[in-house]
Amino acid sequence: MQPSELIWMNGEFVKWEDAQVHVLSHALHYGTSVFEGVRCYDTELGPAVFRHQEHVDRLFKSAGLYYMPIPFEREEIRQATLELIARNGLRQCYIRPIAFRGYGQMGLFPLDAPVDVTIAAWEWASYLGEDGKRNGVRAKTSSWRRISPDSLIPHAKAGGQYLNSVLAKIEVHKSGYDEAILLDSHGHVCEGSGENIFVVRDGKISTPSETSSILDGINRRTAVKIAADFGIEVVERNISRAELYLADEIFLTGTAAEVVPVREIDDHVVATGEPGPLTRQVQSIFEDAVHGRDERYRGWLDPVHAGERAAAGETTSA
Ligand code: PPE
Repeated sequence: MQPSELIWMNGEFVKWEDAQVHVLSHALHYGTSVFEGVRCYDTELGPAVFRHQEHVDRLFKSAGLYYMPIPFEREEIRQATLELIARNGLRQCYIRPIAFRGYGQMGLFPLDAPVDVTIAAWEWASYLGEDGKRNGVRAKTSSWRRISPDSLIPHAKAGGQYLNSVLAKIEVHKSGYDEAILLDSHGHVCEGSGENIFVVRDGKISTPSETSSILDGINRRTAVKIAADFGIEVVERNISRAELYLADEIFLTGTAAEVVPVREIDDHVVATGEPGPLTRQVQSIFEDAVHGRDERYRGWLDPVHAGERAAAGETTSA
């Protein structure tokens, strides 16, 4: 990874290499952490964080679901993130806020352990590669099922839950594929190891609904809105594994991955093997939106230098 200079840790900026935790931190043993993946893009408004408030809100939602009080206000986390990007001199980066049960208490009862919060930001290229974004990735259905709401809370973005994604990712990687698709406990298509999934057939776009065990992805919502704006209502429904093999197009969405076409699934080529027109359309509008080139979506950008620009007499809204 590409280190930057500073990390925000419990209210202070510390050097990247000094952002350390104790080996007896609760989260290290029991996965008691909640986190976010957020991206900042180089836009016409300067560096700007994409759908920042939604990510902050989801962080607090995840924390609440695991009875973890975050000892900061949402606005403090948002401002700390903007300042972190500015102080690191980053124009575009991936941002990882995490709240975790820290050092001081062992055993499964976590409520007496302190809650630490850190935010890191560094340059991170598209998760599944530039080539993946352009030409599509090869995906495989994992034999591991996505965690079910019988045991955990799929809608929370919690550290321990990611062992599920890690198993799926390792399994398909060892078989030579780029990404894993997980089915839910009922056998319906659920999502990728770190992305939501969309399936196109006969001009219709479908995606698993929130009642399946998906993480309610912010980029999933973005793709749904973009498609609606060009006249296609995304249908939320159960999708069977076999439908993946009949699809005209499949694509994935996620903060780290962005919008990525799937060109092969379980050794079946998706249509011609070329990313399809609806995938391309969502992808290109998404790229315009995150880079501030589409006026309609300017409201999704939280400019890092808004305060400074306002002071200089510039306006930030379109
Ligand atoms: N499902 C899962 C399981 C998931 O981890 C992510 C994000 C999504 C769906 C898409 O959510 P959203 O980013 O809000 O559109 N995965 C994050 C972590 C990836 C990682 O490898 O770390 C991310 O993309 O930041």
